[in-house]
Amino acid sequence: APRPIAPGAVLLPGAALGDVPALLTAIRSVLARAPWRQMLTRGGFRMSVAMSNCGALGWVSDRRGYRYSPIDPDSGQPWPAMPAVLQDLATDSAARAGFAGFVPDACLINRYAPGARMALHQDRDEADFSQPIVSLSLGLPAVFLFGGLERSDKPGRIPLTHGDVLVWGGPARLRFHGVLPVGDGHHPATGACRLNLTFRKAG
Ligand code: MD5
Ligand code: FE
Repeated sequence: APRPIAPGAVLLPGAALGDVPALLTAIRSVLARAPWRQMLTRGGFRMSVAMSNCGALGWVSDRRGYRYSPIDPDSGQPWPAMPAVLQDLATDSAARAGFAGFVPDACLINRYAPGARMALHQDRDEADFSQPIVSLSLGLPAVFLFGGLERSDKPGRIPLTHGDVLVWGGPARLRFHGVLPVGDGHHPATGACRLNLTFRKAG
């Protein structure tokens, strides 16, 4: 059952569990054409999270900053199309959380090996903040940091496990958030990593 965790933020525990084999097949097909890469931050640091994208737009970072691009800078080609099983999961999850008609044009795929983390940040590179972000977690568990609208707001901690879907919209859309370093472990679906897919209407 949908579980509100804050105004605009809805956790759908295990919502993706029935689709895991098809989701993993779709993710592998994307990675065959847009392999994992660890991007540089604007400050020149290599991110601990490895990333890829599918859909019309992909999130990229380099010394020039953060932005969405229709072209994979590593291949010079468009990002792979978003597989239907991924888009449908995002659209259906958003609708269950109260955001009917969500059609993502970007899916960022994050891979957290043990020790990888994501520092507290806001997602502000998208054109329309009235559109939600749908987040799918697969594999190893992680502790999600859920802050406020100011960087200094003390974040709460939300455990996220395999198959969970979170929808961030409305007043939650611009909250600061991050992920604590992922612990060692092995998961039957993903091996020694956590995968997180974020679906956005970026353009
Ligand atoms: C992750 N990814 O677990 C998270 C899940 C990212 C990122 O943060 O930018 O790739 S998405 C969590 C999210 C998105 C938008 C708003 C909020 C959280 N929020 O209000 O807390 O790899
Ligand atoms: Fe984020």
